Amino acid sequence: MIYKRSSALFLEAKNVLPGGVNSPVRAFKAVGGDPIFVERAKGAYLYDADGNKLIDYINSWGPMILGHAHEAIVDAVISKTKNGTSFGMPTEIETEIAKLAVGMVPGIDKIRFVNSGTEACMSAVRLARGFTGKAKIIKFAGCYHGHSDSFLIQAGSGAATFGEPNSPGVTAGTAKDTLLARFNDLGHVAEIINQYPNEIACIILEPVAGNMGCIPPVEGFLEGLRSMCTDHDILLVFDEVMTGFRLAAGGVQELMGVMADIVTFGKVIGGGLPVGAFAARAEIMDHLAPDGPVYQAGTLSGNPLAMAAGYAMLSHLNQHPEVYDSMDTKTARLQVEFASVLSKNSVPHTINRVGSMISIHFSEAPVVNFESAAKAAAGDTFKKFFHGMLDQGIYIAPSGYETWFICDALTREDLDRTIEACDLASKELA
Ligand code: KE4
Repeated sequence: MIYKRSSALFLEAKNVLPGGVNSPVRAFKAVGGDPIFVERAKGAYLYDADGNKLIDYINSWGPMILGHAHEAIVDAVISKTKNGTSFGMPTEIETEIAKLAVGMVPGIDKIRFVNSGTEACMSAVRLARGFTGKAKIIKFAGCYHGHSDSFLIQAGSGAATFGEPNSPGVTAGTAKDTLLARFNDLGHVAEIINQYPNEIACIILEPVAGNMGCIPPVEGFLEGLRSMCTDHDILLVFDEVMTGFRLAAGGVQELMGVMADIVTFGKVIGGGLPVGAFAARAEIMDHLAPDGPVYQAGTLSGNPLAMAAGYAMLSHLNQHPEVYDSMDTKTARLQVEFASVLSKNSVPHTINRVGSMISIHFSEAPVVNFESAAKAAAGDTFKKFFHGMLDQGIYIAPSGYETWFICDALTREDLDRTIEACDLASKELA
C-alpha cells in the first residue's frame, strides 16, 4: 500500500506539532515508519490520505464500539450543534446522560463528567485522598491511567512503549506517594498494605488490563483486592476508561460481579467526543465541590455536543444489549482462528481475551503481568507483524502494549480478511 501523502503530511506536522502528533503512541515509534493520516472513516473502515481503505482495529483506541460515523451519534451531534456548542452553564442533557449511566452501571449513585480519561482518573484519586484523608495510592506496573503525574510510574500504553515508565518532570515528592504492585499478585499488595498501615487512600487498577496488551485478572484477584480494601479502609478504584460500556453495559463490575468504590470512564462514554467521568456512591461523590471540599472543575466539562454524542452511544448500547454478544462472538472467532494460523506457522504466541478485548502476545509463556508482557513485546516480532498486517489493509494498534479494539460494524468478510492477513503476516515471523 502507498503512504506517500501521509508521509508528506507527517513531515509538515513535525514542524509545528511535537513529534508530529498530539498523542505519542500515534507516532509509530514502536513499529517504525511514518504514521498514517486518516481522512475519514465509516463503520469498520478507515480511508487514509492516500486513498487506502483499512479495516480498523483501533477505533480511536476504544470509543468507536459501533463503528465510525454511526448515524445515531452523527445526527445527535449535528442537531445539538445548531443550538450552540458550549455555554458553561448547566444543561438538561448532562442530567439525562448521568441518569442513563447511573442506571447502566452498578454501585454508583452520582457521576461527574470531565474531558478525558486522564482527568477522570486524576480526579478520582484526589477524591479518594480527600474522602479518606490519606495520601498514598497503590497502582500496578503496566496499568495506564492517563498522564497525570501520580500515574506515570511504570505506566503502560505509550509510556511503556517508550521504555520510559518513569517520565521526567514527575517529582520525587509525587512519586513517593505512588506505591507500585505487581498485577495479579495479591501477596504483593498485602505486603505493601502492611508496610504502610493507615496511609493508603486507594488502590487503582484496570480491572481487565488493556495497556500491557489484554491481561485478564486471575481467579480471585479482584475479589481479593475488594476484601483487602474493605478490611483496611482503602477505596477500590476501577479504571474502566477502556472496559466501561465495552465489556458489558455495566462494565467489569457487572461482568465479574466485583464492586469498586469509585469507577472511572472515558472512550465509549463520549461516543467519540472528548468525555471522561468518575462515579461512586453519593457518600463519596458528595465530597466534591461545590457541596464538598474536594475541588475539581472544567470549562468544557459536560459540553453539550459531547454529552449528545455520549447519550446517543449509551442509549444505543442500553437498547441493543445484543451488541455485546455479537462483539463477543466475533472476537472469539478471531481468537480461535488466530491461534490456529499462528500454530500452523509455528509462531510462539499467547492470546489473551476478555469479551471484545483481545491481544496476541508473541511468547509461549502466559502473560499475566507487566514483566511477562514486556518479555513478549520485546524484539522485532510485533513490529514485523504490525507491518505485515498493515500491508494487507489491517490497521492494529502500533504498539505491543495495546489491545485490539473490536467494533460491532465488522462483517464476516472483514473477519475472514483479518484471519487471512494474520496467516500471511505470521508466515514471515517464524
Ligand atoms: P485519556 O486521557 O487518553 O482519554 O485516557 C487515559 C486512560 C486512562 N485509563 C485507561 C485504562 C486508558 O486506556 C487510558 C488511555 N488509553 C490509551 C490507549 N491505551 C490512549 C491512547 C493515547 O494515549 O493516545
